[in-house]
Amino acid sequence: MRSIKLLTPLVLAALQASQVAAHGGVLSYTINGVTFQGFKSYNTPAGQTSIQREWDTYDPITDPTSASLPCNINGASLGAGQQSATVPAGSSVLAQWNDWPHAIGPVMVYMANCNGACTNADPSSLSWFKIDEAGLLSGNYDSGEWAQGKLIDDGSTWTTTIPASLAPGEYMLRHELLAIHTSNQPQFYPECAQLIVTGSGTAQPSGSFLVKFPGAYKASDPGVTIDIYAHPDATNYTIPGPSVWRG
Ligand SMILES: *[C@@H]1O[C@H](CO)[C@@H](O)[C@H](O)[C@H]1NC(C)=O
Ligand SMILES: [Cu+2]
Repeated sequence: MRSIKLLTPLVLAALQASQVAAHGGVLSYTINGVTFQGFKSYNTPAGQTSIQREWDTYDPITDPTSASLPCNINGASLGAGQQSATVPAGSSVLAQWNDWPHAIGPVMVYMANCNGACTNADPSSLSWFKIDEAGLLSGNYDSGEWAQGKLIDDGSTWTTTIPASLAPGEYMLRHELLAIHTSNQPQFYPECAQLIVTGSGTAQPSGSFLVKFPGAYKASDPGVTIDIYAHPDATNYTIPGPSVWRG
C-alpha cells in the first residue's frame, strides 16, 4: 500500500512513458528521398491519411499464431485516407522506428502481392514473401550485436531494397521486429504499408517462399521461443519464417 502510494501521478506517467518507449513501431518510410508519414497510433483512424495500415499501440503481440500478426492491431485499411506509395522496383525503403525499440532479436521485412488494389486486401489472406532479414550479426547471445541493436545504432532506421526484378503491381510491405529479450516470450512488432511497384520486372516468388500470417511461425520454432540467457555463449540464431526471396 505504502509503495503504491509513492507512485504519484507524475511517476506513473513517467513509468508508462518508459514502457511505451521500450516497445515500438514504424513511424514513417522514406523512399527515394520522399518521406511518407505513418499511421499515428494511439489516435483514431478518422481523418488520418497514410500509406500505412492502422496499428493502435506500441505494445507487442506475444502469440506467434495471433490473428493480429499480419499487420498489427487492427491492420485495417484507412478507407478514404488510405494511400499507396508508387515506387520503382529496386528502390530502397528506409523505415523509421520510434526512439528506442528493443535491442535483442531479428529484423524481418516481407512483401505480399495484393493481386489488385491493396486498399481492399485482407492481410491475413495474402501470401507473404520475405525480402530481407538479419538476426545475430556478430558475437554471442549475451554480448553480441543483434539486428535490432544495429537498427537502434542507425537512428532507429532499417533500409531494405525492393527486389529489382519484382513484377509490377500493388504490394503490401511488412516490417517486423521479433524481440527476444524476455526468456521464452517472443514479442512481435509488425507494421504494414501499401506500395505500387512499377518497372519492367517479371519475377514472382514461387510457392516455397510464400507464407501466411498467422501460419509462418510456431511457438516451437527455435528462434521464436528462446531463452538467450540460458545459453549466453551461443552464437547460432535461426531466424524464423521462409527463406529470403531476392528476385
Ligand atoms: C542453436 O544450436 C543448437 C544446437 O544445434 C540448437 O539446438 C538450437 O535450436 C539452435 N538455436 C537456434 C536459435 O537456432
Ligand atoms: Cu517492449
